[in-house]
Amino acid sequence: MDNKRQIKISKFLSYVLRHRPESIGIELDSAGYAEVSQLLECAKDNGFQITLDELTKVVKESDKQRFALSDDGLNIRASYGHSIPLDLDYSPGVPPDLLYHGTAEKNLESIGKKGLATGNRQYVHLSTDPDTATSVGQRHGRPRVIVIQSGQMHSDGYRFFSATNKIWLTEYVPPEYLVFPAN
Ligand code: HQG
Repeated sequence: MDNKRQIKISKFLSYVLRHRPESIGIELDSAGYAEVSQLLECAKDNGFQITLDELTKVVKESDKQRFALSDDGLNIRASYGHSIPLDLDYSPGVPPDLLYHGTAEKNLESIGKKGLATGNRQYVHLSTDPDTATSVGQRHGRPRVIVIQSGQMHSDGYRFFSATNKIWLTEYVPPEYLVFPAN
């Protein structure tokens, strides 16, 4: 499978498992899992044939660990990024002292006033390192990285969830915990 095909499958899975399972006629369980066999069958019925080998490879090689298979390999879900309301059974965890959020320069003023909000997704997504945050921000415009005082937030009672080894989720970050880049 070439890189282009791998990206195409990853984007398809992200769309279906994060946002629109009904677009191919599947349902997710309450923790966000779809049955792999049903997913592949419905994808095929909707004009996008993917083999089990391809799916397995995309899950394994996803640079950001975008997907997770259940232990028995029968079910798959997106690890983060959902816009549909689900009970993802993430366990609250203790975040590193600092986390990073990449955004576009044009958003900084509003974030400074209102804090970091979820937008269309269920959670605010935070990165463990500034480089990852920069690439997240790049998707939106000229990238800028905001530092989040996550250790302090956690001591103050805010909940954090580890979605992958590089991505933490939280419900909202008030402006007082944000450190903005110098110009
Ligand atoms: C911004 C991708 C103005 C926020 C990424 C961001 C990530 C505000 C945008 C994951 C704001 C939402 C999620 C406020 C937040 N005023 N703008 N008060 N609060 N924003 O795409 O974090 O590659 O929903 O800064 O890598 O960019 O698809 O979230 O710019 O891990 O696997 O509102 O999705 O992963 O944008 O990205 P998004 P995100 P994948």
